[in-house]
Formats: sequence, structure tokens, C-alpha cells
Amino acid sequence: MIDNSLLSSKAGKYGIDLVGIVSKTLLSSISDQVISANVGRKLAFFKGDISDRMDYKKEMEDTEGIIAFGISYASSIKMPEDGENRLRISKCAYGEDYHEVLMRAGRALAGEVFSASGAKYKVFADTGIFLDRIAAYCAGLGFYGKNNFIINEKYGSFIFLGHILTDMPLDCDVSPVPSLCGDCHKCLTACPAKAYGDSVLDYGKCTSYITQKQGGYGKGGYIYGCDVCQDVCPFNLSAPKDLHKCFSTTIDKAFPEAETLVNMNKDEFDETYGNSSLAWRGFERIKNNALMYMSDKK
Ligand code: B12
Ligand code: SF4
Ligand code: SF4
Repeated sequence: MIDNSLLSSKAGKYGIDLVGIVSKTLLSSISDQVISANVGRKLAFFKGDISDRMDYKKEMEDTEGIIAFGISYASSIKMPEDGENRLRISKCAYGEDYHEVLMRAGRALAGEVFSASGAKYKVFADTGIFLDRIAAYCAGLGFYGKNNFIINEKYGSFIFLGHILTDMPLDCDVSPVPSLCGDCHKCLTACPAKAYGDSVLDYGKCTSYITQKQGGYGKGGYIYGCDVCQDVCPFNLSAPKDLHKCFSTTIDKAFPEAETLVNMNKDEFDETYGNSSLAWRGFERIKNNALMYMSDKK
């Protein structure tokens, strides 16, 4: 029988830090609240609306069970103190492309646990219609922080999330993890772009969206993504770091010298970042972001 203890006992060997079966009761009890909180909201990188994103059957019609999983990418690497001429790349692009890492890990876990039954499964990490955060929350992997991240008490929020849909009936009795934010609101006030209203993200203002979609940069020289609202979170300060070698990087890749990056040709860029999630946005976008930052800094 596939249950949480079986999944946890197998997950570690595939580099998965957190895993759990989605509770159908919890999912159906929060669905209406999530939909009404986001109704009419235009979603980033998605044509449908919030009810589509809550509907896992749109991805696999005969889904009977969902497994959520997470892999830590917390990093201890820091901008050098004399780094005023350096740029910043978000932690989500350190090391190997996280989509590849999560898909590989999820497929390996699913392959092992479903092989005997022959159950059908599909693995997603950022790539599905159903929201990874909702799956994680309903599997008890963490709480919803005020910054809308899924935060695990031990690992913090620097965890990539994925989920597995299967036609095998799976369910579990999990209680939602209550928010541990308390009176803290560091993430909301630290956001340099003022992208959080009353905890609802206006993604059009978020540096992460701007650097990926329309072109631009963020405070401190972010030219891809942004980590400010996570860096300040107490749960990330105490979380274990550098758990997976695949997400390790070097100072010169995480905080490249601005001159070096803008003078790279496409081959040099590919050699440095071709294997990372940075490559998704392409050489031209990243280089232009850097040029915009340098010209405004003058
Ligand atoms: C599109 C997208 C983006 C867009 C838009 C984000 C957005 N929030 O709209 C942009 C490009 C801005 C973005 C940026 C980033 N993203 Co992104 N993104 C996604 C993606 C593909 C879909 C998210 C989405 O559309 N959400 C829809 C909106 C409505 O959800 P939401 O804002 O989280 O709102 C939640 C609340 O409304 C909550 N809620 C409301 N009412 C209620 C009531 C109850 C009871 C409950 C329980 C919940 C609840 O539920 C909503 C759903 O989560 C997911 C992967 C996926 N397929 O799920 C990754 C994902 C959310 N991103 C992730 C990451 C890491 C990032 C970045 C940190 C990358 C970076 N370093 O730059 C930034 C952070 C920006 C930020 N402050 O959130 C991770 C988050 C991991 C985690 N631990 O939470 C995900 C899950 C990717 C992954 N597979 O790991 N992202
Ligand atoms: S990722 Fe950066 S810009 Fe976006 S909400 Fe967080 S702190 Fe603000
Ligand atoms: S910074 Fe504070 S309010 Fe924001 S998510 Fe972390 S604990 Fe919650």
C-alpha cells in the first residue's frame, strides 16, 4: 500500500526532502476560498483562470491520487563585500535547471512506487495546470506564508515544488499546517518593488516577472528573478543550506561582474549558464537586463 511512510522511506534516495499524499478532504475544503480570493485575477504565464489552475483533472482526467514533493535549494553563498560592480542572479537559477532535477526525482520515485501495480502517473514541476503550492499545502508540506510561499518549518521556503498525478486511488488524512508568521511581516515590507498589497502579489510589479517577461532589473542588481522577500524570512535564516550538489554554484556565476556578463558572447553564456534555469529566458534577455541596469547606474 502506498502511504506517507512508504513515500518518505523512498524519497531520500532520489534527493527529495519533502513528500506527501494530497488530502482530498483538505483540497475540497480550501478550493472555494482559493478561487474566490483570486477570482478575476489575471494569472502570469497562463491563459485560463484560477478555477482552471485548481482543476487537476484538466491535466489527467482519470486522476485518483496526487503526491506532492519538494527539494531544498537554500544556499549559503553570499555577495562579496566589494561586489558593487557585480550583478545578482536569483537562487532559483543556481546549478542545474530545477525543472530537470525535480522531474528526474519525481519520475524516479513514481517509477519505483507504481511499478508493481502498473498504475499510470504524470509528473509536474512548474509545468502543470494544477498549482504546485496548492498540492504542497494539501499534502501538509508547509504553511502559506504572508508572502504566499509554501514554508516548511525546517527547510524554509527555498524549496522547489512538484507533484505527481496518478490513476491509483490515494488519499490521506492530513491537517493543514497553520501559519507560523505571527506578527512578522518582514517579507511584505522588504519588497523593494512594493509588489505586495495586503499580502496579495501584484506580479506585474515583481522583479522576478519583470526580469523574465518584459525586461528590466531589480534593486541590488537582480537581472534574473529576485529573492528579497525570502531572504528576510526567519524560517530561511535558520534552514539548512547547500543540501544538494546539483544546486551549488560559484560566486562568479551567482554574482557575475557586470562587465564580464555583458561582454560574453552566446557560446560563453551557454557554457556558463546553459544548464541552468536562467537559459529559459535566453541570452539576449539577460544581457539586455544587465545593460539596462548598468546604464541606469551611471
Ligand atoms: C506563474 C508563476 C510565477 C509568476 C507569478 C507568481 C504569482 N504568484 O502569481 C512570477 C514570474 C512572478 C513568479 C515568480 C517567482 N516564482 Co513562481 N511560479 C509561478 C507558477 C508557474 C504558477 C503560479 C501561479 O500562477 N499562481 C496563481 C496565484 C493565484 O497563486 P498565488 O499568488 O501563489 O496565490 C495563492 C494565494 O492566493 C493562496 N490563497 C488564497 N486564498 C487562500 C485560502 C486558503 C485557505 C489557502 C490555503 C490558500 C489561499 O492560494 C494561491 C495559490 O497558491 C508556479 C508553479 C506552478 N505551476 O504552480 C511557480 C512557483 C509559485 N514559483 C516559485 C518560485 C520559486 C518563484 C520565485 C521565487 C522565482 C525567483 N527567484 O524569482 C519568484 C517569487 C515571486 C513571488 N513573490 O511569489 C515556486 C514557489 C515555491 C514555494 N516554496 O512556494 C513555484 C511553486 C515553482 C516551483 N515549482 O517550485 N512565479
Ligand atoms: S520576488 Fe522580489 S520583487 Fe517580487 S515580491 Fe519578492 S521581494 Fe518583491
Ligand atoms: S518573513 Fe515573516 S511574515 Fe513573511 S513569510 Fe516569513 S515569517 Fe511569514
